[in-house]
Amino acid sequence: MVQAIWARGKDSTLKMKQPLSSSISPELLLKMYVTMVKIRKFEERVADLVISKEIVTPTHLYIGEEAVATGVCSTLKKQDYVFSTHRSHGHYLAKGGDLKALMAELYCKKTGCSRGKGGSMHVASPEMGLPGSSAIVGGTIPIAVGAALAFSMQNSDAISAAFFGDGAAHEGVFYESLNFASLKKLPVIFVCENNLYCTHLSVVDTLADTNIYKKAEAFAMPGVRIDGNDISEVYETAKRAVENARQSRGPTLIEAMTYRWRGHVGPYDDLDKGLRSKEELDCWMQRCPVRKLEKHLLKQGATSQLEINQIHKTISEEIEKAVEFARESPYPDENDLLHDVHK
Ligand SMILES: Cc1ncc(C[n+]2csc(CCOP(=O)(O)OP(=O)(O)O)c2C)c(N)n1
Ligand SMILES: [Mg+2]
Repeated sequence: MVQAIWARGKDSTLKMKQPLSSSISPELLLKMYVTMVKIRKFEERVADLVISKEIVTPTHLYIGEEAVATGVCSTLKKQDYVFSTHRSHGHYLAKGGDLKALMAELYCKKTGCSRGKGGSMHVASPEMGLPGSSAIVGGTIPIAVGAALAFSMQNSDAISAAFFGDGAAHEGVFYESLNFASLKKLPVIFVCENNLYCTHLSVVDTLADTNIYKKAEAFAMPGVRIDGNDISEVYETAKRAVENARQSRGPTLIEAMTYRWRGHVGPYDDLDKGLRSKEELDCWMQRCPVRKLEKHLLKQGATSQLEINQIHKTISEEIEKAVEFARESPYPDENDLLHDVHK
């Protein structure tokens, strides 16, 4: 099975076992490391808070996929738009969203980034270029294309990026969006986070052709498959795609191969459900994107173990402050419940 080939790292199009090789400056790599650790530690803390039932909004954790959001968003400017999905925390933090406001949103508090009315699946940070996210699979892809159309009509040099999962490749709107964006050479990039599963279904059981990046060919645009756990590959590929979009050379489809360590929704790995094997999970955990970058930085002498420890400590403290902030914040006023929502 293709899935088994990916899982064992034998697919020649994926060089997952290779060390990270990069022409990216050590400063930028370290900055991206901090973002990835922030996403990882945030998600781990959220998982604990879901287990203790302090957070009750359904949470789709991004643990294991951090390099995709971080690498792509690191190539974007603040004014560029990012559109996210039900698995949105990583995109929000990588685009520069406020940690406290995100945690408060998960507690459904008034101080949350969507005023406590969106929960985990509807985060937004318009001021940082994340106008919204949606749990409708594939739903934000045409919205990203619409934003790109607006940018191009306004002669703005901003671009938009649509993040979506492999599940969106089952949706007609994905293909319509690729066609229109390519036809009009719109400034948009399509980032498919292929984590091999759509809820409990493997890509092998849902896609007639599991090479999602090849769908681009039908719409006369470039499509590329990359190792989504290799931050330098994600960054360098996204940088080229963003430059093309900004120079009105049209969109690119990036298929980033990655893997979620936890179940589709919730804090557990869900191995007991029998849908994926421990062997497969272990294999992907060995390709941890955070650890891979950390090893590279240490080897290159770009950081020290002392600095790494300090980064982890500082981020943990920041997250605890966000938890306190969320706990102490009020719920939205009862009279306000019908504001900020579609009626
Ligand atoms: C249009 C639509 N169909 C079905 C669902 C139910 N659903 C929610 S998440 C999900 C899986 C999406 O998988 P994928 O796009 O691969 O993203 P991942 O969860 O793997 O990150 C599905 C089918 C939905 N929310 N919207
Ligand atoms: Mg998926």
